[in-house]
Amino acid sequence: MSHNSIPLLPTARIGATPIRVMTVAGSDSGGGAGIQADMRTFALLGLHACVAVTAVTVQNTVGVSDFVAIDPEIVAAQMTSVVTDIGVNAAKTGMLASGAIIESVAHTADDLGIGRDHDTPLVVDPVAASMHGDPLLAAEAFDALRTKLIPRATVVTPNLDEVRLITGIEVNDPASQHDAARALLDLGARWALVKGGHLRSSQYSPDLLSDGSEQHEFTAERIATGHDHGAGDTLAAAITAALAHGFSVPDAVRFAKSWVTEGLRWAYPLGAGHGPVNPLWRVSEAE
Ligand code: PXL
Repeated sequence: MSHNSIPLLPTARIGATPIRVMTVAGSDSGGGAGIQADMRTFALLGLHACVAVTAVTVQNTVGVSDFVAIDPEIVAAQMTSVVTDIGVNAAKTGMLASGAIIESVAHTADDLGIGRDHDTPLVVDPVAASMHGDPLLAAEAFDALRTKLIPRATVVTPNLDEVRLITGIEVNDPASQHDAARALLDLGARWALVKGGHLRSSQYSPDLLSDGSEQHEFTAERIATGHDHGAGDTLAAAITAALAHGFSVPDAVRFAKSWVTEGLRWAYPLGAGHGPVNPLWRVSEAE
């Protein structure tokens, strides 16, 4: 297999303390998305990953049948415990389940020096639902997302459904995609990545990254696969990893797009439903 087009991140030195990251996210019992997707990507990119668990979902490849949210104070305590001892070079949020958890995570990140106005970047992946449409964020939580967490984001990475739920904007062409990015920046994010998803029915799925003055379009090859569970999580995790390595936000997104595209190319079938995006291509042999 040749993946020469992918700029690899520097690997960790054996025996030395690696670069560290933290994911604040939910567990996917099926191992495809959430914390499990983040951990795979972080590990394969040579990072030590710390975890603040926000929720435990009951799910397989067919759907999410239940979840329990963790006490917001325990979420905050996990963050504080790891950051004050281990220290992190970047952090990411995924499934946050409730408004109370979002508020707790936002304040704690700020206290710990994580977020757009601090040295440690924060990637906010505003997870709202599973790919099957099962809600992973309470309807009451969007206000806290808009007013507490997105304003602290170094980069926010919504898909088109999340954009609609957060901004009310229905993205269906490049102009509305720009409007959506503007609306996210107006909420206070330093950078907005509005993922194109199925915006254009061509083989390309352009994502728009903007900080209000710079605009970058990313047109990765569209991979036709039914197995893309965890693609959004993996993209945000790879952005976080690259930021932890000191990449600029545009370079981090460029790297992450190539990482997730390769993961989609090598996605594998699993169970009766949707298999996961596969970052394990890095350590696998092609047939
Ligand atoms: O892919 C979004 C996501 C994030 N986190 C958890 C999930 C999912 C999707 O199912 O289960 C825990």
